[in-house]
Amino acid sequence: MTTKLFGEPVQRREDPRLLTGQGRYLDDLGREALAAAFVRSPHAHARIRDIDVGPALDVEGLVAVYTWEDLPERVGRALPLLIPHPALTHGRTAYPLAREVVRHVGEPVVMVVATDRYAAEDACALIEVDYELRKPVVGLEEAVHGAQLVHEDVPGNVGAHLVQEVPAPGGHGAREAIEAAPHTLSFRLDIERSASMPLEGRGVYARWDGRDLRVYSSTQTSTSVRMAVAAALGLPLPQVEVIAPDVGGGFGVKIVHPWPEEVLVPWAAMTLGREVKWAEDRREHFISSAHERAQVQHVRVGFDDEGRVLGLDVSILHDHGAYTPYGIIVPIVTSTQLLGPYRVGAYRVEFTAVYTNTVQVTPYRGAGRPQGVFCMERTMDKIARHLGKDRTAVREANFIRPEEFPYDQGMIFQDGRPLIYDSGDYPEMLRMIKELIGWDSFERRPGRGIGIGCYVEGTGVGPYEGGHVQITSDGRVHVSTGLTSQGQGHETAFAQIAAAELGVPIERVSVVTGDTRRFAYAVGTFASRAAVVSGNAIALACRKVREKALRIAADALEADPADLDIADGLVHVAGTPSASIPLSTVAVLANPLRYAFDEEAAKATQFSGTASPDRPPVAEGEEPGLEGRDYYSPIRSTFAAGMHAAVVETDPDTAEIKVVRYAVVHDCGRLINPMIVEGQIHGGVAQGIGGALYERMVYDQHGQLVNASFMDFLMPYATEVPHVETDHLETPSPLNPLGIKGAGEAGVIPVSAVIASAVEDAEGFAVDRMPISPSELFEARRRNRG
Ligand code: MCN
Repeated sequence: MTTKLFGEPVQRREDPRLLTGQGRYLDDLGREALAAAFVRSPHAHARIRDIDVGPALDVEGLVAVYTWEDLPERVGRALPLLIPHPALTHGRTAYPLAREVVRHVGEPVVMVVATDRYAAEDACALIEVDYELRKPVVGLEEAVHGAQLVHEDVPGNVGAHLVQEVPAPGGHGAREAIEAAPHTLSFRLDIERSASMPLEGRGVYARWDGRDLRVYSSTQTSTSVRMAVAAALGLPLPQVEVIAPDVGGGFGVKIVHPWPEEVLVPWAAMTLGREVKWAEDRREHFISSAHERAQVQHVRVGFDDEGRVLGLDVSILHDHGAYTPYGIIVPIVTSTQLLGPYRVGAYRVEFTAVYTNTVQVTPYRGAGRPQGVFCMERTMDKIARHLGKDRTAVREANFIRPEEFPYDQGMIFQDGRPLIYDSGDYPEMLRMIKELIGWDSFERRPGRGIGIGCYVEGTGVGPYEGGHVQITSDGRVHVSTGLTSQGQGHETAFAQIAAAELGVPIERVSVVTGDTRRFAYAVGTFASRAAVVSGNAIALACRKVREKALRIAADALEADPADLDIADGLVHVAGTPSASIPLSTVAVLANPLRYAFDEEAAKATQFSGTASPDRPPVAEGEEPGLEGRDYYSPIRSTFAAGMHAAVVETDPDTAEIKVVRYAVVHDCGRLINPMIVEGQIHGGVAQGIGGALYERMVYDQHGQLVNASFMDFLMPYATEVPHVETDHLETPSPLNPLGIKGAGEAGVIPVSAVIASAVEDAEGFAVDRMPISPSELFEARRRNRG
């Protein structure tokens, strides 16, 4: 790379447009479209005896009403189970509209289409559904008791059960190792249910012109939505386009494909021959999308006098809600990545994923890792407390050392492949975080504590992503990739990669994401994969284009391509800047169909190289134009890591918990843009503070989500989030050409563990349940201090 743009804190170029209200989100489109609205179940568990749509039919503006029975067979099928797994013996997904039974409050039962949303909602309110109530299963204890079933054909409510065991080198299992250990501890940890709350909810808008279907969706996975919609509607793929416009946050919830509405709205558009749109409201987001986190973990650990873990046995109970559209990826991530940066003697982990009559669980930023890190970091703190050692010393004693990479934790991931850490330097990160937060000089006093948490995260999963790069005759570079953006700053970071690879000023580079007209094959933005997978694909596509540009320029300059370099958009002979040709001219020369549309084309006529009468205008095997496409398929994940530390103060009277300092040392390999990465980390930490102190889904015994609005579901304001002090370590990944690891979930993953560690330090008693509110801390004080 010739231009120093990779690694620079370039300002996010998407922000002026988005911050001045020029973004085009789903609900900004299709202003004239018909509006869809849904009757959703008010009950957590019931059989539908009858649906009477009659009273709604007189509503002015009503266009159509559909129940499950009105749907053609393909459309009415149960939604796909996206990621099957052999351990998921009883995977279950919902129907787009409820068929006979509803299994959580909010499940869609009837779709109404009207001239506007008011009329659609009015009609919904008049539709009468006769429900035969069933006792709902709410909470993990009730689910495992198994007296009531969420799905009649799923005994004990158990969807999946999986055990993985990595014995010690001598062959001892974890349980044996624990029994033989000098010290043992057993404890239970709880993390409550939460959810991603993007500012913009889900939404879909569809247009059918009698031949082609165009769907706009607020999605993280436009190509997968396209495949799902085409399959459900029986359309050939080329007749369906799916476009993700500006997307106001996703945080995981928009990876599910298709959501019921993503099938129903396009189907209604085709059936009615009219444009139809649905935009989720906040209450629908609470009760009809997806949640995550809810887990109970039973831990038993054996360790030596230094705090080294000799055996670890973790049993996880995972609340999967009513359905498993995304398989069991969340508990799989928890159990396989739980060990983080530590080597343990022997490890046994088992999880049981159970159904409850609550909103289904799919990945939410961090996707099972916050729970695993909470488990491992609580374990480290408890060992330290038991031995009277410094908490960082116990971590240090257990770290995998830099010279041990690649390091195989012995765990098998969702795809059946081993998880192998590629690179890292955990001792150095610990040194850095201790220095940043001032660990050794911290003045502890009652009501003021310091906490720490470490994690490792597999990022950049495959199977692939593509990049397309075109240089036009005005010297501009047009980059596109199939994955979508929800605010991660891809327009800037990908432009940096292209500008650096091609030696052009970044102002000349534009980036388009999430449009299936440009990319038929793409995967999506989730699992901190965009930078690694699309970033490398774009770099590879640029390298193809660069090579072609050098070849054409060499011809024109009568030089050897090996002697050429590109800087500031000029291809020049190394060491002789005067012998140069602009990339814009090279782009003109690359297309033998030349008209003097502009000055650049006219200028190109002075170079005769490619126009020689002895050669064909386009060389054999070569395409006209200066463009290229390439794909990058990672062989396996690359492992980012981070260490966070925080100082909290707890009020002696009100038990309010205030995070007064928060520090992060992060390693995502080579940084494309440190400012973007810091922004990602800051946002993640804010989200993590929400999870640690405020955010929880509260269900009553009837399965009603009682805090389904922003009046009652607490989120942190800027006033609750301190400035996040950030430092970076760069251990490049040896697995991909750019040496990148992912960063998008980094901020959120260890926050609950860090705050628990700090509150525990301030209060002197164990904090084993998250989130922790002032009233819970107050109660805990009463219990622990008598
Ligand atoms: N980056 C970088 N250098 C690196 C790694 C990443 O400069 N070594 C930059 C990337 O170029 C990108 C950003 O950091 O601009 C995040 O990159 P990456 O880690 O690849 O994550 P993704 O782009 O795949 O984003 C997904 C991730 C996830 S999984 C969730 S959930 C999440 C998150 O990103 N949802 C978000 N961050 C979000 N940020 C916003 N604003 N909105 C969401 O919905």
